[in-house]
Amino acid sequence: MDVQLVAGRFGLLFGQTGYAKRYDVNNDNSVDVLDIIATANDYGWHQ
Ligand SMILES: [Ca+2]
Repeated sequence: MDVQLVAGRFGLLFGQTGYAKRYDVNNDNSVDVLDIIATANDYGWHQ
């Protein structure tokens, strides 16, 4: 998954327009920095 796709949905909560489970990597019903980090780690993209 593209980090930018997740980052573009930053702050969305379950039920809000634009929220999708596939962007909520850790399944805590919000798209936040943890999901961005998890996505980045999936890519092996470490800073
Ligand atoms: Ca999440």
